[in-house]
Amino acid sequence: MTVTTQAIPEPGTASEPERLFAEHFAARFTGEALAGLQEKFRSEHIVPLRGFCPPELLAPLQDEAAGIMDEHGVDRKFSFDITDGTPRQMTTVGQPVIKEHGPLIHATYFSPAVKDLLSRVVGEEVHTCPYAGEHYVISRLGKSGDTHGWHWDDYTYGFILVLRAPDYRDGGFVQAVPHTSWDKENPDVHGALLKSQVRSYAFEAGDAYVVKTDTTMHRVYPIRGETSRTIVNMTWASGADLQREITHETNDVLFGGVGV
Ligand SMILES: O=C(O)CCC(=O)C(=O)O
Ligand SMILES: [Fe+2]
Repeated sequence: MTVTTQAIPEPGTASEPERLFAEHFAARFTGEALAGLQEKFRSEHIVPLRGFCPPELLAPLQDEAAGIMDEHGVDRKFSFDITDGTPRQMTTVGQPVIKEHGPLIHATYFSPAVKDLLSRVVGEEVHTCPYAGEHYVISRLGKSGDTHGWHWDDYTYGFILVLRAPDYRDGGFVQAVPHTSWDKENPDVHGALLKSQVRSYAFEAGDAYVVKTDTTMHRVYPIRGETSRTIVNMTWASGADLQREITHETNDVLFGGVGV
């Protein structure tokens, strides 16, 4: 009998997700498909990555996020003056808790294959966020009327992995208004709506999207009825972001920042 000492990554080990991402992306997001995503992102500043999640990782990621949410989720309900009074009504978990309890989410954010794909899609190298509180956060819309209202974000790129999504008839789809900007001193959501074009995107579990969050106002349409929607939002910085002083007021209030 031959005993092999060759290490084959076991499911659940650190290298397994990376292999799955790399193989999945090589099969799905190259050539013409990738060129189409790049073109769409260039013109619309938001692009769906349908079927982003390797099928083998979807249930484990859903379970991980749901477990963390059930144990640590905090119900939030308020409106933010800094985004012109738009509502936030959802349950959230911030980065420190995910870092401790979410190895798969952590592995996704720090995956070289994911970083490489996102860099290709947006057309420049993306960087992990210098502010750890925005590496990854989970939010869940779980009650009728829950919504993540119109806003912009602090860093240039957002990557959102959709783990549960309602049928569009129950709301919970994403809307985006590219080529708009956030003046934190004088936010103007209605002005942005009038200035540019709103596009709406319905997603399924396992999909993801990339959005240029600093200049694309976006929201999640309120859900209604008995349904729920869970996502992980991961922030990526542009090269220029690394040279700027960036504040994170809304992350700190909604997700607790880097904790105390
Ligand atoms: O739930 C979404 O799809 C968007 C989340 C988002 O925009 C955010 O967390 O900043
Ligand atoms: Fe956002």
